Amino acid sequence: MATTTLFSDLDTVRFAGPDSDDPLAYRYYDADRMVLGRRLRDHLRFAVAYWHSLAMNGSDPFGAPTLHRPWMRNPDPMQGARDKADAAFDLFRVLDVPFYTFHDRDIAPDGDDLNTALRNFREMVDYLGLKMQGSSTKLLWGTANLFSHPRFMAGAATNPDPDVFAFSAATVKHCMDATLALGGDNYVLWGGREGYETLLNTDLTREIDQLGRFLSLVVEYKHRIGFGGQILIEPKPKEPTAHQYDFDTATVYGFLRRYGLENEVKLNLEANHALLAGHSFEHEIATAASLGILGSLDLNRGDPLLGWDTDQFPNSLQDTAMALYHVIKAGGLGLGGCNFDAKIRRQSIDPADLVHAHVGGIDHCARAFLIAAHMVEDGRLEQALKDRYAGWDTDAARDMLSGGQTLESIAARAEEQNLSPQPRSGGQERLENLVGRFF
Ligand code: XUL
Ligand code: CO
Repeated sequence: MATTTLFSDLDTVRFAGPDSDDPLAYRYYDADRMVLGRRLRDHLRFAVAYWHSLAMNGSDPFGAPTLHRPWMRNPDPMQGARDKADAAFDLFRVLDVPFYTFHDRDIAPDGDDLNTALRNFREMVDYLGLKMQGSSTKLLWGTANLFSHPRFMAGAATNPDPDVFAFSAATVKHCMDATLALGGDNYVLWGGREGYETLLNTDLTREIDQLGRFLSLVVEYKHRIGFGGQILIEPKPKEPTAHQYDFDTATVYGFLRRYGLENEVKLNLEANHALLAGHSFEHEIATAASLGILGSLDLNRGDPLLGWDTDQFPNSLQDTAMALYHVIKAGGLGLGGCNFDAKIRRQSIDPADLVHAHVGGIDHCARAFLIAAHMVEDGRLEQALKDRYAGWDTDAARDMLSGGQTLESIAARAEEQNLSPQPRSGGQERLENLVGRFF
């Protein structure tokens, strides 16, 4: 018998076309539409984040919960977790979303000790397995919450207490087992409290080595259990700590190289984390793609006027289209996807608000993707880039990069030809105008 949940009254959202006035219809997300040789659903692989959608209650540092989430008030926390899972899968039905993501703590209550926490978790993983049998929504990735409980206040892998390192290792092992058992395509590690507030109490060298070792253990375990998915690190420059070790794409790449993991681990890039690092999302995506470590995306937006992680649903068409343009140029997301790491505002208290938020986010990204695909098919932006570097298409120029020349031989040729290179326009406004025509 179908369980009644907060979302039971809502019908499954369908594609109705751009002219539709129905606020709960997809206007651009026509999941089976073929674009660039694949279905839209396979390009985008949208996911709902369990934490923001099911485990968040609207409280903030200044005020009490505002969102009515009946499962949070159940005196039996395990029954509450099952009710939450019922609501989650009902929400997935309403949105017709292909994937979801979770932390261990989103789906199951914590415990005072490790074994209680693991028992709760395993029981709920079994329950999710049952729910997934009756649903078409799959697991994009699993992860461990190694930051909420006070035991993690000084970090998980980077904690000064080796017992916290061991507790975290055990937790991640079980989260990886669960991800494998539920058929997840990726396993994500966001550095939570892996960072520091002050060097007065922090041995930076030791902590980064601990983090490197932890990640190596994770990668070894992945191979031992035959997990065919991707291991992903999610960079973030600050919040909760002032200095997060996984600052941005370039920092994480240096870290991976140092511990010999650059071919084992990719990145889960988040739009607002990029902004907090002083980058654009497209910069982070293009950098990861160029380093061969683009894995998956957490979609959201920040508020440029605020310096923290507001995790709002994305709505800037140009930002999202340019980000997805670089995803397409990189060959797509493969096993990754587009996870809405986004939450409704504290005043959005109707259950339908959660649906409006996702419908808007999904449709926004689908529309942005169609624009990005059009830019790729059109080819003029790519051609402009090619033209700009066309000077490198000669043997003499290529030779300088391929090792056939030394600094002296390059100098000799430059002097012999008495080079006097003339500046050429970068044409930025012309290119920006061209981009504008696709919107
Ligand atoms: C925190 C954040 C996390 C990760 C998963 O800013 O983005 O929710 O996505 O731990
Ligand atoms: Co995230």
